[in-house]
Amino acid sequence: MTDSAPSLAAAVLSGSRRALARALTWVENEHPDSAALLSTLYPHGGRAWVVGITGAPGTGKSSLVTALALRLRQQGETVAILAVDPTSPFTGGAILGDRIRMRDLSGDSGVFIRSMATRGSLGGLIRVLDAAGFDRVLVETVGAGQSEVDIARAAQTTVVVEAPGLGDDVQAIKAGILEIADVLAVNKADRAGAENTVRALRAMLELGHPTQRNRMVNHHGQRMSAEAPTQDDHEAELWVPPLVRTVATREATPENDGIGDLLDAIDRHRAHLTHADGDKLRQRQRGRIEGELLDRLSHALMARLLAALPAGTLEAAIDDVQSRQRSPHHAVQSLLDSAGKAAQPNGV
Ligand SMILES: Nc1nc2c(ncn2[C@@H]2O[C@H](COP(=O)(O)OP(=O)(O)O)[C@@H](O)[C@H]2O)c(=O)[nH]1
Ligand SMILES: [Mg+2]
Repeated sequence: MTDSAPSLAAAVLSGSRRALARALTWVENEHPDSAALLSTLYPHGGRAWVVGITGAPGTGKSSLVTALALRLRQQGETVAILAVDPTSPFTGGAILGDRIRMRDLSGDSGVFIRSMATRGSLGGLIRVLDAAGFDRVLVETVGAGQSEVDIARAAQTTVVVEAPGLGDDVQAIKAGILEIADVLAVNKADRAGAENTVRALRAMLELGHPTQRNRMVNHHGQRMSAEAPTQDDHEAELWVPPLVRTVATREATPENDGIGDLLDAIDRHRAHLTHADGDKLRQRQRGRIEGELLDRLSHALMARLLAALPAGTLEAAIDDVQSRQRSPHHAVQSLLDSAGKAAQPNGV
């Protein structure tokens, strides 16, 4: 079946899951019309709360995403899951392995699951799911350098997952994660060693989160714990990532598995960002949009400039720099001049 971007977009907006799957494939494969599709869908987005779940392999991200999705469904929210993990147990719409909790999700029309092997088109895929009208989009990414930064950019709330038993606890926790974490989950809290992980994280929070120290001084002159943010947390200027213990598998009962606490922490963060006075969400979004537009602009300008350069000009410039007839600075100036002249042969 062939589709045009407008008809595919219309089908996605009308709630067709097949159209949604196809639209995601278009974006993932960089179909020639995917930019048109994304542009048509864009005005319909902006309502989903996008939660990124990141952390080292084996910490229990997929299990946590499943547990969160089940809890959200009980609350009546629709959920899209996007797993960027080559070893993900979510494949296509099906779930691999004998993970009972994940099977609970299949067959529920209020849940849509998609996995992909690479993070290339993450932003576009999230925008499609957002436009399709899900209340929540849960995005699982393996915490490894760039993908952490990508997810922190694409998500409104980023949950960093740690777990005991993955080597030396302090070593396994990278300082950088604290910069992207809006919420910290210590998963596998049923395991021995979980308290060591909690302690190590808390120590890092106190060292690496100067905002917390400011806040400890400023907040009603009381010492505040990162673990127990108060009701008036969203009144405060700064957000201190709460630390939540979770059990994502059925090692605990729904009363003590911490999944409700994790959702609470996510929702408190959401309230913090959307709180009318602070207008933090708008600020955050503006910063991200600015970054995206500047990125796209620099790519587009570079492509236009290279296309405008007469054949051989770049190679000649390289030769000149190599033979020291021109400095790199002068070579760039003359490349810009040649591109400008080529683009406007009759110009000034
Ligand atoms: N005991 C225990 N095992 C868990 C928990 N969460 C996940 N696991 C197990 O840890 C392994 C890795 O989980 P998975 O969700 O695939 O981790 P991911 O690689 O981070 O997505 C699986 O065998 C899970 O059953 C937990 O809270 N407690
Ligand atoms: Mg996983």
